[in-house]
Amino acid sequence: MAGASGRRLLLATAVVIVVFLLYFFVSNISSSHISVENISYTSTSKAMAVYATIRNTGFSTACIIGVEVVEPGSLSASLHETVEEGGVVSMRKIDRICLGPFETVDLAPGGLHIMIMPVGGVDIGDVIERYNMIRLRLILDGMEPIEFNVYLR
Ligand SMILES: [Cu+2]
Repeated sequence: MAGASGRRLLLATAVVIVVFLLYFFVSNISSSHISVENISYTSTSKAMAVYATIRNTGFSTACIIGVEVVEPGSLSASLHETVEEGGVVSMRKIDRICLGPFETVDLAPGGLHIMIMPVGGVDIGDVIERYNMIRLRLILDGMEPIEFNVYLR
């Protein structure tokens, strides 16, 4: 009798563990395990560069495949990298930023950044005066997008 109930308890425990592990892995795959911290920016009247520390807090690779301005609508955003060729520093658009499990990527001056450009000729300085923040959305490959705010000063 004791042996049978012991086996049943062991089986129940095993089932609970398997269900927990399945839940853990499925939720880790589908939910967004990207965090954005240390957000800052620099700007001119024509453009703004947003910097941040982006962390992959999950067990699988996460790729940022785009960025959008949620508001205000007078701005647009894209992923940029800074490149130096023959002593000339320039910027170009990139398609994606991928982070391996638990990897951190710094968007920083001289490197990767989010480029904010005005739509329809608005002055970025005017936007900074008028709004408290810019809300951005990161488009992630196979995961829910995540949104964060760039607070303006
Ligand atoms: Cu740029």
